[in-house]
Amino acid sequence: MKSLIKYIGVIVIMASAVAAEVNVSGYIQTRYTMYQDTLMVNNFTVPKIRLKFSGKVGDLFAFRVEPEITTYKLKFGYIDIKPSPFLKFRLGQVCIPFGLEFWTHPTKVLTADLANATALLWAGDGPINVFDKGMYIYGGMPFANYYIAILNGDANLDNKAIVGKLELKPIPMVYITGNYYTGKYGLDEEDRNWMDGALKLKFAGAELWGEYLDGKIGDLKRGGYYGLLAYTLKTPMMDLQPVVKYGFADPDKDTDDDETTEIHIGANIYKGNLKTQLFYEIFKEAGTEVDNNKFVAQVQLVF
Ligand SMILES: [Ca+2]
Repeated sequence: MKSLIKYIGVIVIMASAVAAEVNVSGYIQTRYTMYQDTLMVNNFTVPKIRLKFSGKVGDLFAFRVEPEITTYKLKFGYIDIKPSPFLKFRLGQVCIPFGLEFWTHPTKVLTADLANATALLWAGDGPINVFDKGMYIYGGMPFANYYIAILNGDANLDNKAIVGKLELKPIPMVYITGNYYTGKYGLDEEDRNWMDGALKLKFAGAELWGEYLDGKIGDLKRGGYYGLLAYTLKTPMMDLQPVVKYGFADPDKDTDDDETTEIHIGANIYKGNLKTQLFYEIFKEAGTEVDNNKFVAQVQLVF
């Protein structure tokens, strides 16, 4: 509660300082999960309530403050300094510039849940900090962007995490990104290195996403991939977007039978600022099968 008051205080100060320039927006994500496993309890949850305060201060400076209200944690809190489109600086708390599905804002993700391959970045033993403090240099042209970030990584170590991201948009319907993360964590300064390559194609209402991730946490090698296909049907009432996503994740390449495959099948329904996601998620374990399939109904309102 204290931290919420602190964040609101910061926001109010920023807002009053540049009142005419602050944009307030946000979104609420609420969902109902039905588990196939009868021992699990089907539940309503509210995964995200975000408020976003952003704006410009003259032509050179911009800012964004975005607290997550459900956890009272700050997600984004940064200052942008933009001397030129080719050379910009971002200072503060940022999302690490990495990957495709991970880098996509939650309101633009096409399935109710991210792929297990993407979740390898932070799930389980949490190899990296998703939101981190530091700075990045970035910029670009209409067909390419670059990001070079220096972040705390493990804030208890002198060593800083270094992240590089390159985005290519040779033609409007093609997006390609290559990513690299390196940092050290823990008392024994264990290396955490990740690479990622992804592709997104858009053509006449159809979208194809593909992403491959590969990482090392000390001697532990892990990786995975997913592919997604979506098609948007425009109707007078709403936009209906059927989606299918197939994924594979291996949390330890030197261990057998710990891999999972998954299929997310369902649809997004768009009506104004409301996005409704209805998905059935099927998980298959290479070893002992777990009864973990589920149905997710998720509603997001952007305001
Ligand atoms: Ca394995």
